[in-house]
Amino acid sequence: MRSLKSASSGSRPPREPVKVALARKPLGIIGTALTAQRNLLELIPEIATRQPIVSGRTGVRFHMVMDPATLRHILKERVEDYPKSIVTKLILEPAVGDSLFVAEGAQWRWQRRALAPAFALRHVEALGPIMTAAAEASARRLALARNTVDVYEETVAATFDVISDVTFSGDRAFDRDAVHRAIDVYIEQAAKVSLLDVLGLPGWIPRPRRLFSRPGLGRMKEIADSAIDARAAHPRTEGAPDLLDLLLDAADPETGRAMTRDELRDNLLTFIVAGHETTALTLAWALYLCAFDPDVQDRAAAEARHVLGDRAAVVADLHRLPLIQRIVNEALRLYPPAAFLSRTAQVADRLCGREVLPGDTIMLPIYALHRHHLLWDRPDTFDPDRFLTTPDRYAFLPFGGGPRICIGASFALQEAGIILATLLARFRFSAGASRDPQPRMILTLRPHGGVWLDVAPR
Ligand code: MNH
Repeated sequence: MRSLKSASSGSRPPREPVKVALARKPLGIIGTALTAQRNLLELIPEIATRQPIVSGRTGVRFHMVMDPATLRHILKERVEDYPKSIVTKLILEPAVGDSLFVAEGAQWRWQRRALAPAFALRHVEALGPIMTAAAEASARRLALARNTVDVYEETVAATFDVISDVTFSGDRAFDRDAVHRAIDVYIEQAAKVSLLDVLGLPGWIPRPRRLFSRPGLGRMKEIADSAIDARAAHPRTEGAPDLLDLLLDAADPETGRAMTRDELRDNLLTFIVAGHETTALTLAWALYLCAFDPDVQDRAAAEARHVLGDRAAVVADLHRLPLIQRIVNEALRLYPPAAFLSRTAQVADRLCGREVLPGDTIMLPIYALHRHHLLWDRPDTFDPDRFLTTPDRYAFLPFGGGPRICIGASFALQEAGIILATLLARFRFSAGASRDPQPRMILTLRPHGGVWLDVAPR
């Protein structure tokens, strides 16, 4: 029997979807600084896709770890010894310093306990109709579109609809556009500033403006505060609880402690920021990949049309859409939105035989892990069927791992599946004459230049 792979690729070498040109020689301090501001991924040396660990020094000692067993050690077994890096804190503290995402130790633990029920499967499933409605709205917009569309802009609109509906249930107090703009400006500026510090580059390298848009940040906090106040004053009495209801109800099951106003607001903003762009990126890259490989797209469209007919996807459809789910996973593998995580070592340790000292920066280049030649077969090719077998748990980390794994993972996967199935059932996406989007990472791995695709009804 011929394997699926040889049947589909024949004798010609398979074309690869767009990828980052990884560094082939040391960049030096200035080179590192310039590269970091353009594209964090270009700092990853090419050998990081072939070796378990790469160490060096850019001012601080760093180790890039791509070995699954060692990643398990850092993220799970010794999580207390490897808190989130100083950089992460520099970037996020001014915006959401009192949130689950930033907290460590006891402050993190009780928040995680308090918020876990809000992301329990039954609550996430109850939010399904909001995701279906957003998928419908997205399909309506695309049906009106003429010519070429930036599908990244479209998927951001769709996932922002979802996150604002599940956090505010349509409350008037919430100015979507203002929040959206503030987040964009903040990410752009904060991330650029702090990357230089992440890398421990010397202070004489000029930093871009250190004022990260305080007015924008203040406005964002005000909007969130007033939404919380409005809901606390007028609790909703109908329908399934949304994320804001669940947040207001959150309490530590062990101590009964509830959240302060600052903690509530910072977590609400975290959900909005962490929860929509990442999923929009997953969808945009998935659509790019489908346009890249029309055979896969046709199979996925057939699957979706068979299950859905004329309607939009709902939660209960997802288990009958396995190829759609594999495409989402393959998009998360090739273009992980959180393509680069980092930690700061607290104690002396040994990682893959290397000596680690307290204060060393531990980089977790998920992008390189997901394209590692020792872990994946033809790592740079698009092949959703590779997920017919489950990869090593710590070789595939789009949501991180261990106790600090993304709390919104099932929310995101459910949302991505519903929207992708709905769109692929109704439209054919093709690259036409458009140029490939360029994968560029600042805080998240974005398609620089947009994902321009021709969209035609099926
Ligand atoms: Mn999310 C943590 C990726 C969707 C809220 N998220 C993480 C981490 C990764 C991640 C990676 C771990 C970071 C680290 O260890 O340094 N998140 C994603 C991706 C998607 C995503 C790729 C979509 C695809 N995340 C969401 C959604 C929400 C959310 C949706 C909420 C609505 N994420 C979080 C929060 C954390 C987190 C909160 C912090 C959890 C913790 O530290 O306990």
